[in-house]
Amino acid sequence: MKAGFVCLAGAPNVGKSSIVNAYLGKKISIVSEKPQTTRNRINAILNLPDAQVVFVDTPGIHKPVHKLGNYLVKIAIKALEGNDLLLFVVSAERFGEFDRIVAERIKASNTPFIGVINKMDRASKQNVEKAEELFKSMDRCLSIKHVSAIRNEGLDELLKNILDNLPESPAFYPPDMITDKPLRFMVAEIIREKIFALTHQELPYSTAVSVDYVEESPTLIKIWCTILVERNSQKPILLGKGGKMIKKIGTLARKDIENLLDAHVFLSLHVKVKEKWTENDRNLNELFKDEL
Ligand SMILES: Nc1nc2c(ncn2[C@@H]2O[C@H](COP(=O)(O)OP(=O)(O)OP(=O)(O)O)[C@@H](O)[C@H]2O)c(=O)[nH]1
Ligand SMILES: [Mg+2]
Repeated sequence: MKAGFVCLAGAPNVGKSSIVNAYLGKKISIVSEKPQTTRNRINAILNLPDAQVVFVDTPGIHKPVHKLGNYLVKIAIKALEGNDLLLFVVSAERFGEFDRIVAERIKASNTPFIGVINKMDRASKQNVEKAEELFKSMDRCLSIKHVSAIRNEGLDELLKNILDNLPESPAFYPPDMITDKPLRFMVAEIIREKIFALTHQELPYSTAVSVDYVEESPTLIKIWCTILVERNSQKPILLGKGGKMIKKIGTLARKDIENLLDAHVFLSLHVKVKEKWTENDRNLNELFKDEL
């Protein structure tokens, strides 16, 4: 039996979470068109007949300009420790400064890595060449793989390569477990994904979601959540005209949560203003206490 921790590192928006979801065959980690979607270290556990691959999804590494961004980069860098293997993920569509910042972090981790060039369906030859050049210039680059998470291309070959480089080991988690995150986290993330999909500019970056209370009966699961925003002016935008926006977020999230739980769900969303929570160390330390 082979088993090990495989951490995906990369700039924001390169498709790390999409790759993890493609392997698991379901949405463990939320995805959006916007950068800085993932905020936590999320273990997604792929159980195979003779192997257990623990994919460690991380926030994108970038040059933070806000305090929340600082925390995200800290979480991502901490997650680079203690893995058997790294996947250095870049996008064939865009390559640049942030990828070079990631490279420095990967070098410092002293862990072997596979260079993964994602979004090959939208590749520019120049970007692919630049990425290959960077990977080849680094020590401990085991191989370079070209994939498209969206089209599910190249992922089988990449997985074979991952398994080749994992140690013999017993499994780390029970074979029916797919993530280390509790249900409440998954529910809050689904809601956050809808906010990322439906709202614009700074609003998604100003929100956090918490699950306050869950009540289960044989026929219905009732879930009460709070969405934090950081300014009074953001509340009416999130609610929308006549409550239209929050209703849409709630409806889409409830459908996904029902799929996840395989049960009927009642979902209540409450919007609360917490002044400048993204700039407040106490709030951020509390939010990320399990990750830092
Ligand atoms: N065209 C194309 N788009 C992709 C591919 N993989 C992911 N995407 C898209 O790229 C965007 C970002 O994907 P994510 O998986 O959220 O990226 P991430 O690296 O996890 O981003 P952060 O969590 O913000 O660091 C989404 O809109 C995805 O649908 C791919 O292979 N091809
Ligand atoms: Mg992500």
